[in-house]
Amino acid sequence: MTATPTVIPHYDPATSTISYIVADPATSRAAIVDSVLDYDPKAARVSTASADALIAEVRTRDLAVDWIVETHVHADHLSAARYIQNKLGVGTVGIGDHIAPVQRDFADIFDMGADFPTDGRQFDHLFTDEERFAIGAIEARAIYTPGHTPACMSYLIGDAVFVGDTLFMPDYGTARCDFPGGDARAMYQSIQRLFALPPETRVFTAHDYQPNGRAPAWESTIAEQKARNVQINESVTEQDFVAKRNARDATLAAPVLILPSLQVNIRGGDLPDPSGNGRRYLKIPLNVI
Ligand SMILES: N[C@@H](CCC(=O)N[C@@H](CS)C(=O)NCC(=O)O)C(=O)O
Ligand SMILES: [Fe+2]
Repeated sequence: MTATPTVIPHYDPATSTISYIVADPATSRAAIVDSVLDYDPKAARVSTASADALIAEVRTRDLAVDWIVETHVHADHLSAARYIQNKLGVGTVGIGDHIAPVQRDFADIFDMGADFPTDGRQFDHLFTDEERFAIGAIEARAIYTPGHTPACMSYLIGDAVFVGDTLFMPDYGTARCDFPGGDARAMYQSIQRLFALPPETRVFTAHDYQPNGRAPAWESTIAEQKARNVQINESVTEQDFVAKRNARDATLAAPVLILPSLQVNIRGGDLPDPSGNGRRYLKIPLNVI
């Protein structure tokens, strides 16, 4: 029988992100998926209310965090993975092993110099496709799901799959595929892999954009996605999906936090080093995004 982890969602209304604590009820071992470091773009100020809420929840439930994972290099919010690791003093920060091309693309855009390694070493662990790991006694597996970005990973933990942006709620669809290295055809194929999971598998998405103003929601099942995802249910062909995805992507504006997010997230959630005057700076490349 497949194990059922406890899934504790935290919804961030500022970026429509859902972070998760995923725990094995038998051993109290846990993972944190897609944490958020708050960022106010008007003041260029980072703050930690969202991350501190996750940490408080971990402490209240007396969980031992083994993993702090990212489904991808997010382009719409800063990751709190490193902050949470520093606060808890534990947890391996992990992301998919196709991170190198993403780091190369953005290290170039942000002119991060020859001393910024683009081999993923800023993270503690790089997951390979089909890699097995565990949350306590619950078996887990990484599933490479490129499309939204070339380095997206989904994490199947017991009967729950954390798909990042590969699938949103069925009434919204999927993520955009127009970021560097994004590919609607790859997205279609990645989703076919997710559709091959048992139909009762619980699907947890990383964002909810609340279509038609409905309340925020983040949990569905593979069966529900296959039956009624508005962009990619099981009767949608690859050709049709790719055409509609690309047409929609052509209409989308850049995420509000794309510039601060990328330059922090390719560093594994570390802020840039302080400058000579002790202050930290983010860069704003002109006419690139
Ligand atoms: N308005 C949001 C949009 C963020 C965005 O582009 N989200 C990506 C995921 S990182 C996406 O796939 N959006 C799909 C869509 O808006 O249709 C923001 O500025 O943060
Ligand atoms: Fe994303």
